[in-house]
Amino acid sequence: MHITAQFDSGNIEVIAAHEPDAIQLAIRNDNKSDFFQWFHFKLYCEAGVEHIMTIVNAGQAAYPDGWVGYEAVASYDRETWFRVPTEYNGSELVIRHIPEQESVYYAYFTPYSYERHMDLIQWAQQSSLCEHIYLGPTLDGRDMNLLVIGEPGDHKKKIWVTARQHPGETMAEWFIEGFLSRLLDDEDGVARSLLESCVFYVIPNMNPDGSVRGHLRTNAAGVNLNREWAEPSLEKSPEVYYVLNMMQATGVDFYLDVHGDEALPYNFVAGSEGVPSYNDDIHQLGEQFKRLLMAITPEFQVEHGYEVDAPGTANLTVASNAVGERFKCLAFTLEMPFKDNANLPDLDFGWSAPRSQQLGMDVLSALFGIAKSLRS
Ligand code: GEM
Ligand code: ZN
Repeated sequence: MHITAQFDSGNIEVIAAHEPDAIQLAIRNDNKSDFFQWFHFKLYCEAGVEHIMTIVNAGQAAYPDGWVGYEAVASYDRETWFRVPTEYNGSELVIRHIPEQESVYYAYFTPYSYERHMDLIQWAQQSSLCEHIYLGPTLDGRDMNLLVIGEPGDHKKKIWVTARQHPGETMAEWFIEGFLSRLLDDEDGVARSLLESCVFYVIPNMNPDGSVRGHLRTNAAGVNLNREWAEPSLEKSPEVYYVLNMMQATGVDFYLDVHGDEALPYNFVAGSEGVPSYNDDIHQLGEQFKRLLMAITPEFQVEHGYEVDAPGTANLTVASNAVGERFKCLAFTLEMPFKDNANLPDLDFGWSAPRSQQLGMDVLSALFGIAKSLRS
């Protein structure tokens, strides 16, 4: 038996792996950080034998409530990822699985590899609708990639979408893959109509270094990028620094920051109700967007989500708040679940990459419904 995590986004420490029914593991912290929760490893095993894998430090993870009602994902071919029996006893996460093949991958959610990210960027660049812009290097020297979709113009509405500030929230980049597949489809009426009045600025991965390093929440320096939007710096948070500078150059009329949530088994958005400039026009537009998205898909709901900030109390280091305030625009954080959509559960796969992709496509339809009301 052998266990490894020596690959893109790999994260596990092996404590003991002598007997299949007594495997002891621990998740590694993000670099220079106390955060951890993302795991991704490969087991070489005896098919047909039950393997019991205990993550002994699960109780100290960033969001322990995320383990309640959670099941790990597994894959033989790294394409199809299914859920496996998993229990949380208050301190340890225990994965029980009888592999059908001689090796199997396990992860917190379906991984989105850096190779796939680079393929997505070059695929998008093939479209005559898309301009690919290099914003600058990350702390580990990877590329920050911006995709501009549509012809910029003073009369155009500027729609900004960022994803995966928190690298372990891989559903965010699966969402972007679906969003782009529709936006760049020159036979899709919604996409074609949107591109007549809007230009899209899309960052598929805000945190390439944390993604490859197998982090949950931070960049190479252990910095939570979603607390850097008030004063980003090249030394700590170049990822945010580049993007905010580009936003300043283009302007922003609508902003969506795409994340995953460890604990709540729902898809939801969090607005910028607590920023000083929040007003009734922004509120009404936001309510219309949510109503439209609920009418388009049962995967979205408004009953469950984060507490709404009281007026003037928003944390202005958070992206959706900082951008909503600076550009006086409608701004949302969109959250997808690591577990499942409790309103429409799938016992075999839970929330998944395909459902994240579909939600990305559906959000484009909701955007179409409010595009004419966005200021230009
Ligand atoms: C959040 S996203 C922050 C937005 N919160 C509210 N209430 N507007 C974070 O960054 O902590 C969750 C996440 O990381 O996905
Ligand atoms: Zn997040």
